Amino acid sequence: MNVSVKWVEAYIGLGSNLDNPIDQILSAVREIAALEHIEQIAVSPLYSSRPVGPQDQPDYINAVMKIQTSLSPLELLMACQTLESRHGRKRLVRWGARTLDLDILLYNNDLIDLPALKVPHPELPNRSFVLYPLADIAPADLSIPGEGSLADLLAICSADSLDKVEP
Ligand code: A4P
Ligand code: MG
Repeated sequence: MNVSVKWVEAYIGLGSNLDNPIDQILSAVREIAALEHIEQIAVSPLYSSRPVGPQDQPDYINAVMKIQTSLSPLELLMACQTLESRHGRKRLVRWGARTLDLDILLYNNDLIDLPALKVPHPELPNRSFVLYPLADIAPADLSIPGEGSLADLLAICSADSLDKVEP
């Protein structure tokens, strides 16, 4: 029997501010693209950004990746957390320094509100280091479930402290 699997589009936010952040992001992109049930569609430029949250930590490198996946949202979260652990990620302080942070920003057009997974990512509307790279690779008319259009969110989000960096 031919079982058809549903492939959906999703966006993953990548962040790092420890142990050579540019390399952490570039290798994470390659590792995500190599996972089974995931196809890379696009990767944004890399950006450097001032830390949001505790200020006694280095600046971040951030990027956003667009994928197609046949993984369920929770399977995708587990795959992301496995990669974070492989990058030596330690969960010590909320919003504290990290070698690799992978956030599921958007999954299909879904609104997900589980204890372990909230999609769209709750901080997405407030974060320039997510909105600007997202806009680099998303359709111009992208809408964020429950939040409105990406263009409207961008219009009220300053790009201060955000700089494109060459890998
Ligand atoms: N979780 C819920 N929803 C999601 C989602 N959509 N994607 C849960 C990924 N995880 C999600 O995350 C805590 C729990 O969130 C996970 O176990 C998962 O079940 P975590 O990665 O262990 O901890 P965290 O990252 O410290 O907390 P949180 O609230 O996810 O922080 P954020 O929002 O990831 O922010 N400043 C700059 N400039 N650039 C950054 O990238 N990142 C952060 C972290 C803070 N400041 C930053 C940056
Ligand atoms: Mg996180």
